Amino acid sequence: MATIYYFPIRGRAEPAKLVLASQGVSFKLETVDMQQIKNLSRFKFGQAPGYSDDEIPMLTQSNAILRHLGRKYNLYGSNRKDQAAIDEAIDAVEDLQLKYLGLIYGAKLADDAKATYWSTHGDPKNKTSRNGGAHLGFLAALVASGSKGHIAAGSFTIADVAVFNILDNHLQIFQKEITDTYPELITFHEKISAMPAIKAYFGSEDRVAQNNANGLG
Ligand SMILES: N[C@@H](CCC(=O)N[C@@H](CS)C(=O)NCC(=O)O)C(=O)O
Repeated sequence: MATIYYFPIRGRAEPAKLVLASQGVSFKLETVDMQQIKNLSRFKFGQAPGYSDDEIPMLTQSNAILRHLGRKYNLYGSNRKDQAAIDEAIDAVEDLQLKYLGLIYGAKLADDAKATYWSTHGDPKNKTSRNGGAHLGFLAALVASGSKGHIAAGSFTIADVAVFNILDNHLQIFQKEITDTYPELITFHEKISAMPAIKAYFGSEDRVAQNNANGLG
Protein backbone atom coordinates (compact mmCIF):
# COMPACT_ATOMS: atom_id res chain seq x y z
CA MET A 1 0.00 0.00 0.00
CA ALA A 2 1.20 3.51 -0.73
CA THR A 3 2.61 4.91 2.48
CA ILE A 4 3.61 8.44 3.30
CA TYR A 5 6.00 9.02 6.17
CA TYR A 6 5.58 12.49 7.55
CA PHE A 7 4.43 14.66 10.40
CA PRO A 8 0.69 15.07 10.97
CA ILE A 9 0.58 18.21 8.84
CA ARG A 10 -0.02 18.96 5.15
CA GLY A 11 3.35 20.57 4.46
CA ARG A 12 5.54 18.99 1.83
CA ALA A 13 3.57 15.74 1.79
CA GLU A 14 0.37 17.32 0.54
CA PRO A 15 1.06 17.19 -3.22
CA ALA A 16 1.66 13.41 -3.01
CA LYS A 17 -1.55 12.95 -1.04
CA LEU A 18 -3.45 15.05 -3.58
CA VAL A 19 -2.18 12.93 -6.47
CA LEU A 20 -3.06 9.66 -4.75
CA ALA A 21 -6.47 10.98 -3.74
CA SER A 22 -7.15 12.24 -7.27
CA GLN A 23 -6.57 8.71 -8.58
CA GLY A 24 -8.69 7.07 -5.89
CA VAL A 25 -5.61 5.35 -4.46
CA SER A 26 -5.78 4.78 -0.73
CA PHE A 27 -2.70 5.54 1.28
CA LYS A 28 -1.44 5.24 4.79
CA LEU A 29 0.19 8.02 6.75
CA GLU A 30 2.93 6.88 9.09
CA THR A 31 3.82 9.70 11.37
CA VAL A 32 7.51 10.18 11.98
CA ASP A 33 9.54 11.70 14.71
CA MET A 34 12.11 14.27 13.60
CA GLN A 35 14.89 12.94 15.82
CA GLN A 36 14.15 9.35 14.87
CA ILE A 37 14.45 9.96 11.12
CA LYS A 38 17.86 11.54 11.58
CA ASN A 39 19.13 8.08 12.51
CA LEU A 40 17.28 6.07 9.87
CA SER A 41 19.31 5.58 6.69
CA ARG A 42 16.22 5.15 4.55
CA PHE A 43 15.51 8.84 5.13
CA LYS A 44 18.55 9.55 2.95
CA PHE A 45 18.80 13.25 3.69
CA GLY A 46 17.55 13.17 7.27
CA GLN A 47 14.28 14.76 6.20
CA ALA A 48 10.65 13.89 5.60
CA PRO A 49 8.45 13.29 3.69
CA GLY A 50 9.23 9.76 2.64
CA TYR A 51 7.09 7.56 0.43
CA SER A 52 6.92 3.84 -0.36
CA ASP A 53 4.79 1.62 -2.56
CA ASP A 54 4.87 -1.79 -4.24
CA GLU A 55 7.74 -0.66 -6.50
CA ILE A 56 9.83 1.59 -4.32
CA PRO A 57 10.86 0.69 -0.78
CA MET A 58 11.56 4.30 0.12
CA LEU A 59 11.73 7.57 -1.75
CA THR A 60 12.42 10.97 -0.25
CA GLN A 61 12.37 14.50 -1.70
CA SER A 62 8.83 15.74 -2.18
CA ASN A 63 9.29 16.66 -5.84
CA ALA A 64 10.86 13.28 -6.65
CA ILE A 65 7.83 11.68 -4.99
CA LEU A 66 5.50 13.90 -7.02
CA ARG A 67 7.26 12.97 -10.27
CA HIS A 68 7.26 9.27 -9.43
CA LEU A 69 3.51 9.43 -8.87
CA GLY A 70 3.11 11.37 -12.10
CA ARG A 71 4.86 8.59 -14.02
CA LYS A 72 3.05 5.85 -12.13
CA TYR A 73 -0.44 7.24 -12.70
CA ASN A 74 0.11 8.75 -16.17
CA LEU A 75 -0.16 12.31 -14.95
CA TYR A 76 3.13 13.44 -16.47
CA GLY A 77 2.18 14.17 -20.08
CA SER A 78 2.63 11.86 -23.04
CA ASN A 79 5.29 13.71 -25.02
CA ARG A 80 8.52 15.50 -24.21
CA LYS A 81 7.08 18.96 -24.85
CA ASP A 82 4.32 18.49 -22.29
CA GLN A 83 6.69 16.77 -19.87
CA ALA A 84 9.09 19.71 -20.09
CA ALA A 85 6.24 22.13 -19.42
CA ILE A 86 5.21 20.07 -16.39
CA ASP A 87 8.76 20.08 -15.03
CA GLU A 88 9.01 23.81 -15.61
CA ALA A 89 5.84 24.45 -13.61
CA ILE A 90 6.95 22.19 -10.74
CA ASP A 91 10.31 23.96 -10.51
CA ALA A 92 8.65 27.38 -10.60
CA VAL A 93 6.34 26.31 -7.78
CA GLU A 94 9.39 25.22 -5.77
CA ASP A 95 10.87 28.73 -6.09
CA LEU A 96 7.68 30.22 -4.67
CA GLN A 97 7.45 27.47 -2.04
CA LEU A 98 10.86 28.45 -0.63
CA LYS A 99 9.72 32.07 -0.27
CA TYR A 100 6.48 30.90 1.35
CA LEU A 101 8.39 28.74 3.85
CA GLY A 102 10.53 31.76 4.71
CA LEU A 103 7.37 33.71 5.51
CA ILE A 104 5.97 30.90 7.65
CA TYR A 105 9.04 29.64 9.50
CA GLY A 106 11.54 32.50 9.16
CA ALA A 107 9.26 35.52 9.57
CA LYS A 108 6.61 33.62 11.55
CA LEU A 109 3.90 35.27 9.48
CA ALA A 110 4.40 38.64 11.19
CA ASP A 111 2.20 41.42 9.81
CA ASP A 112 5.07 43.45 8.36
CA ALA A 113 6.55 40.33 6.72
CA LYS A 114 3.14 39.50 5.24
CA ALA A 115 2.87 42.98 3.76
CA THR A 116 6.39 42.75 2.29
CA TYR A 117 5.65 39.28 0.96
CA TRP A 118 2.52 40.40 -0.83
CA SER A 119 4.29 43.44 -2.23
CA THR A 120 7.19 41.34 -3.55
CA HIS A 121 5.49 38.12 -4.57
CA GLY A 122 1.86 39.06 -5.11
CA ASP A 123 1.37 42.68 -6.14
CA PRO A 124 1.19 42.81 -9.97
CA LYS A 125 3.18 46.02 -10.07
CA ASN A 126 6.23 44.13 -8.75
CA LYS A 127 5.98 41.18 -11.12
CA THR A 128 8.86 42.64 -13.11
CA SER A 129 10.98 43.50 -10.05
CA ARG A 130 13.62 41.23 -8.48
CA ASN A 131 11.47 38.55 -6.87
CA GLY A 132 13.55 35.41 -7.35
CA GLY A 133 11.21 34.22 -10.10
CA ALA A 134 8.58 33.79 -7.40
CA HIS A 135 5.42 35.73 -8.08
CA LEU A 136 1.74 34.83 -8.12
CA GLY A 137 1.45 36.81 -11.36
CA PHE A 138 3.64 34.21 -13.06
CA LEU A 139 1.34 31.44 -11.83
CA ALA A 140 -1.69 33.39 -13.05
CA ALA A 141 -0.09 33.70 -16.50
CA LEU A 142 0.74 29.99 -16.47
CA VAL A 143 -2.86 29.09 -15.65
CA ALA A 144 -4.18 31.49 -18.31
CA SER A 145 -1.88 30.06 -20.99
CA GLY A 146 -2.87 26.45 -20.32
CA SER A 147 -5.57 24.66 -22.20
CA LYS A 148 -8.87 23.21 -21.00
CA GLY A 149 -8.24 24.79 -17.60
CA HIS A 150 -5.05 22.82 -16.99
CA ILE A 151 -1.44 23.93 -16.72
CA ALA A 152 -0.02 21.53 -19.29
CA ALA A 153 -1.01 18.76 -21.68
CA GLY A 154 -4.63 19.97 -21.69
CA SER A 155 -5.38 17.51 -18.91
CA PHE A 156 -4.93 16.97 -15.19
CA THR A 157 -1.24 16.42 -14.43
CA ILE A 158 1.15 16.72 -11.52
CA ALA A 159 1.76 20.34 -12.64
CA ASP A 160 -1.85 21.11 -11.71
CA VAL A 161 -1.28 19.49 -8.33
CA ALA A 162 1.88 21.51 -7.65
CA VAL A 163 0.27 24.81 -8.66
CA PHE A 164 -2.96 24.02 -6.83
CA ASN A 165 -1.15 23.22 -3.61
CA ILE A 166 1.01 26.33 -3.49
CA LEU A 167 -2.02 28.41 -4.39
CA ASP A 168 -4.07 26.73 -1.67
CA ASN A 169 -1.33 27.62 0.84
CA HIS A 170 -1.30 31.23 -0.29
CA LEU A 171 -5.09 31.46 -0.11
CA GLN A 172 -4.92 30.65 3.61
CA ILE A 173 -3.03 33.92 4.05
CA PHE A 174 -3.96 36.16 1.12
CA GLN A 175 -7.53 35.13 0.26
CA LYS A 176 -8.81 38.66 -0.28
CA GLU A 177 -5.76 39.92 -2.14
CA ILE A 178 -5.70 36.94 -4.52
CA THR A 179 -9.46 37.06 -5.08
CA ASP A 180 -9.28 40.78 -5.91
CA THR A 181 -6.18 40.46 -8.11
CA TYR A 182 -6.11 37.08 -9.82
CA PRO A 183 -9.60 35.77 -10.65
CA GLU A 184 -7.99 33.20 -12.98
CA LEU A 185 -6.21 31.64 -9.99
CA ILE A 186 -9.48 31.45 -8.07
CA THR A 187 -11.18 29.79 -11.05
CA PHE A 188 -8.33 27.27 -11.28
CA HIS A 189 -8.48 26.57 -7.54
CA GLU A 190 -12.23 26.04 -7.71
CA LYS A 191 -11.91 23.73 -10.72
CA ILE A 192 -9.38 21.43 -9.05
CA SER A 193 -11.25 21.52 -5.72
CA ALA A 194 -14.43 20.46 -7.53
CA MET A 195 -12.91 17.30 -9.03
CA PRO A 196 -15.01 14.57 -7.40
CA ALA A 197 -12.03 12.63 -6.02
CA ILE A 198 -10.37 15.76 -4.65
CA LYS A 199 -13.64 16.93 -3.15
CA ALA A 200 -14.05 13.56 -1.45
CA TYR A 201 -10.47 13.76 -0.12
CA PHE A 202 -11.11 17.22 1.34
CA GLY A 203 -14.09 15.83 3.20
CA SER A 204 -12.14 12.85 4.52
CA GLU A 205 -9.93 12.29 7.55
CA ASP A 206 -6.93 11.87 5.25
CA ARG A 207 -6.85 15.63 4.70
CA VAL A 208 -5.14 16.73 7.88
CA ALA A 209 -6.16 20.09 9.27
CA GLN A 210 -2.79 21.58 10.09
CA ASN A 211 -0.82 23.12 7.27
CA ASN A 212 2.58 23.85 8.80
CA ALA A 213 4.48 22.48 11.77
CA ASN A 214 4.42 25.78 13.68
CA GLY A 215 0.66 26.10 13.28
CA LEU A 216 0.92 29.19 11.06
CA GLY A 217 -0.51 29.62 7.59
N1 LIG B 1 13.84 19.14 -0.32
C1 LIG B 1 13.11 18.38 0.66
C2 LIG B 1 12.88 19.24 1.88
C3 LIG B 1 12.23 18.42 2.96
C4 LIG B 1 12.13 19.19 4.26
O1 LIG B 1 12.50 20.36 4.37
N2 LIG B 1 11.58 18.50 5.25
C5 LIG B 1 11.45 19.07 6.56
C6 LIG B 1 10.05 18.93 7.05
S1 LIG B 1 8.91 19.70 5.93
C7 LIG B 1 12.35 18.31 7.51
O2 LIG B 1 12.40 17.09 7.50
N3 LIG B 1 13.11 19.05 8.32
C8 LIG B 1 14.04 18.50 9.24
C9 LIG B 1 15.44 18.95 8.94
O3 LIG B 1 15.67 19.56 7.90
O4 LIG B 1 16.31 18.70 9.76
C10 LIG B 1 11.78 17.91 0.07
O5 LIG B 1 11.26 18.59 -0.82
O6 LIG B 1 11.27 16.86 0.49
